[in-house]
Amino acid sequence: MAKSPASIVEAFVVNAKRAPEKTCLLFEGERWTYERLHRRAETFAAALKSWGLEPGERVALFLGNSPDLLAAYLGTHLADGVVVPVNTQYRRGELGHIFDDAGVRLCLTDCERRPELDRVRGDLPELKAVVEVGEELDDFLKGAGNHEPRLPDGEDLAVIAYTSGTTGRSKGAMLLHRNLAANAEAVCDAWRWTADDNLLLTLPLFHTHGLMVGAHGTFFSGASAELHRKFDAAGVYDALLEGSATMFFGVPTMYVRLLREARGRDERPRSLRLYVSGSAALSPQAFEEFEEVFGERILERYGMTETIMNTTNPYEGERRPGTVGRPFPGQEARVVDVRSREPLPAGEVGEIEVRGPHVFKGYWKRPEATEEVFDRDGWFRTGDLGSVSEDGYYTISGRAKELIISGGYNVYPREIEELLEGYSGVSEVAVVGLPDEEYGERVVAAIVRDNRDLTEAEIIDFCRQDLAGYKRPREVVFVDELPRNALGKVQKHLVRDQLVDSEGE
Ligand code: MLC
Ligand code: AMP
Repeated sequence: MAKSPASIVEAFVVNAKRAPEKTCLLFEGERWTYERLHRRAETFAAALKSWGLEPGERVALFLGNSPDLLAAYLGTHLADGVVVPVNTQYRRGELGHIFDDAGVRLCLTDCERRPELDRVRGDLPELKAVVEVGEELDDFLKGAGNHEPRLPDGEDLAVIAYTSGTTGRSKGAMLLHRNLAANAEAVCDAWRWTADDNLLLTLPLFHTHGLMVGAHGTFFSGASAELHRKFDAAGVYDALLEGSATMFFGVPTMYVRLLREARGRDERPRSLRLYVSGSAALSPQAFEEFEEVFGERILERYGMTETIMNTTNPYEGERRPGTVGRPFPGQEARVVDVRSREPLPAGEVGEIEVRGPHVFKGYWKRPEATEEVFDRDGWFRTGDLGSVSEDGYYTISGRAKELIISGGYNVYPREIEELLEGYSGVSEVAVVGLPDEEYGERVVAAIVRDNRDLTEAEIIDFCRQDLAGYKRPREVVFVDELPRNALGKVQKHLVRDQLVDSEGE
């Protein structure tokens, strides 16, 4: 058997040499063959080297979905650089923290994002260049000298992916090339992903789901992807009707929107080989409704930034709604008691832990935080609560970490609370997630104010300055006091219950 590739870029290069004329990406009607993307990636690598990027230095990708994003991703790896993917919704505060923490030297961006980056550029002395796709990128590429691209070693750092921590500031998860390659291999194996596949890829390419499942799987298997700038239910429905996709991956909100779209349409898409859902819980109702309307049983899987994909419902066997299936091939999972850390028998709820070649190296520059998430013998504590059935299917039933997931995006309440606590007129604040039909959960802030003139609109507007749109509270509720326990700690579950009750009234 051939040796497994040590990195995603190695798998990509092998596939590009094997089938240069094959379509790798279809983007806004334009075809990108493997050869074309390979050439663009090599030129980007050579330009980075000529510019002065040293091995291990960080390149941020802060731009919308496009072939250039992926060429720069692969090119950074061919130049021994480390990629920092950045959420395109991030505002000044979030950008400043990530660029500073990662010590980003060069950033590829686009005209829509650049003004936001310009707001913090002056505070980032290590950021030596910002290159905008279009003319600026073309000029940058003209500077490419002779550079012999080098395939990275599996042990080298590939990506620093920022994921919010419970303390509010996000931490950089360090993923090695071998983590990414091992996980892509496991995913392709489990989902029977081959060069014959064509993925309809509308997820953002700055997160695990779009980049490390969608793009990596495509490159790894030598398949094709129809890449969209962003998800839009009508556009996706049309592509499913007319295109040649064999697979679609989405967060539950996308499936809820596709179901809504289907209500206004007479025609139904032809059958796809595979629909996958993840990043947040897919409700059994959505699963069942999708099967009724689209005639397909969605395959639900579970992952996270630090570990990429952890568990999956089977491709061939029973896809059990409400569960996230079993560990991917070559990986392990277990449920432990949150205090004793001892494994629990089937059916009992505890913290889910995972172990295997997909588990990240640790948090960038944060040894204590890294130590906290590793249990004995290399088990990674996911912070997710759940149980495992007698026949090995995992169910996620809650979280040990305080986290809201809205439309597949993570929101850490502490980050918003810290921001609002600093706003004049706010005395106390608790941010919670309330159930939401479309987004799964929505962000709501309960505020005790010491200025009666403070309004909901003012608070929301204030958040707009510094927070990505999806983190902004959808509602602000003013309360007289926050429920606290004997130690004075705010009891979030009681805040949530009160808000849910008052909604029902
Ligand atoms: C956008 N908005 C959201 C939102 N997304 N609000 C709450 N929750 C969200 N998820 C807000 C915007 O700020 C804006 O508000 C308004 O909605 C319209 O913006 P938009 O850009 O038009 O939004 P839309 O296209 O409708 O986005 C919805 C969506 C998107 C579902 C397509 O959220 C999305 O792409 N989600 C995928 C997230 C993802 O990839 N997660 C994977 C993480 S990896 P305003 O007020 O500014 O107008 C991971 C590991 C794993 O978790 O297991 O995969
Ligand atoms: P992130 O830190 O953005 O990678 O988010 C990872 C978190 O998303 C996990 O720890 C889970 O809490 C959640 N998650 C991912 N997939 C699922 C799923 N299928 N069901 C429920 N939660 C999920």
